[in-house]
Amino acid sequence: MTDEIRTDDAVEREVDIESRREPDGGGVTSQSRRSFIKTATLATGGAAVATVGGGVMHELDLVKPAHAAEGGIEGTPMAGKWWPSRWGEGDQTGATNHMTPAVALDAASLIKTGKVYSLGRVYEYGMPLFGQRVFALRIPGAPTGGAYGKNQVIWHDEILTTEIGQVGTQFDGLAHIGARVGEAGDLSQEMFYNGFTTRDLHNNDSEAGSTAGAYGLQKLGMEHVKPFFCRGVLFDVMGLKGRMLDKGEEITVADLKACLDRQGMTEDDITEGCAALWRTGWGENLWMKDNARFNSGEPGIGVGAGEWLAAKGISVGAADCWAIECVPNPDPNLAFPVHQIFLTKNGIHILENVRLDHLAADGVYKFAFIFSTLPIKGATGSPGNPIAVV
Ligand code: UVW
Repeated sequence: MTDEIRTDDAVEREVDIESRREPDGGGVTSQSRRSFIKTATLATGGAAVATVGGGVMHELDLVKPAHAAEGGIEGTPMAGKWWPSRWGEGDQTGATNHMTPAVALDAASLIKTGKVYSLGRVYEYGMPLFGQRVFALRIPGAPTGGAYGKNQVIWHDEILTTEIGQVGTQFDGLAHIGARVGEAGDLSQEMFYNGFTTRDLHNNDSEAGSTAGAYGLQKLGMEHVKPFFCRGVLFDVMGLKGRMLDKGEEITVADLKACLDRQGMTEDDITEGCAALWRTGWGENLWMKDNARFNSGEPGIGVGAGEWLAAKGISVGAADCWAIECVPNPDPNLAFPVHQIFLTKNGIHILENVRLDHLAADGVYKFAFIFSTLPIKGATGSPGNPIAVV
């Protein structure tokens, strides 16, 4: 299937969104070869059909954005200029600047029993993947090496081909998501956190195209993220509603407040630098059980709740679904707006595809959240296994 493209202006690019047929063993589940929001027209005029799971989701009406004089995109959550960041011009660390000794001690004060919960999912063949991402693990040799010495030592290695920071349980760094505030092709008008541009990230010396960034982004890479040792707060929205939420269902500020109420908590429990996590039921019901449905969209927070949590100063927003926000967005003109509110505007990280059912089952809503991402220089994200300790 190919995106239907209607253009009023000349700039266009047809995007082939047909589910790609991978050779068997490629690590991409056959159910999950999702085509996703492919914005088929660039910049000017026209409209594009956006799809999820190969089906038409909604039509993104890509009227030429009105660029605010001060730099943002009017009429969207990205209106106005969002740089320099609260941590100063040039900062690349974002909300992990909150990781201070005081925040760590507050988290430690929540540890009473020593029970540890793994929040990460197993990385394996057949897990749902976004778009045409791949996960392929191979063991070279059986065994890979040996035997050597009188003791006959042998060993195994592995080769992993994957978008290492963007599959499975995945942590989004600040280079992952930006916003184009100017004309297509002008890399100095594609803005990320703290005003860094695609041009900065790729260290272009000429207008011609990307250079150094192809071997690792030159700014906002994962090496700038500090380890998390902070308070974690769970919003059990599935528990509140008594059911798994639906695809596209928006979690609102009222829902988050109702969760706090139900859990015997108040807004004061959301402290600066804390990790906020919300449970929709999407992961525990669909992950590796119905990948096609899992990938077809998802429930999650909307723009209102995203802005509310950002104003509270959280360091990371996490959920049991693949993008943490509701997809499709109730405003059919917006694509992944919470990603932009968190990462691009506020330097707040995102953690996707986490397990939360065991916390909810034990009524654990406040805990020490501990996670050290992989400091891969120039990478957009990190895999890993965050933990909750009570
Ligand atoms: C995109 O990469 C667009 O989304 P995610 O961060 O959910 O993988």
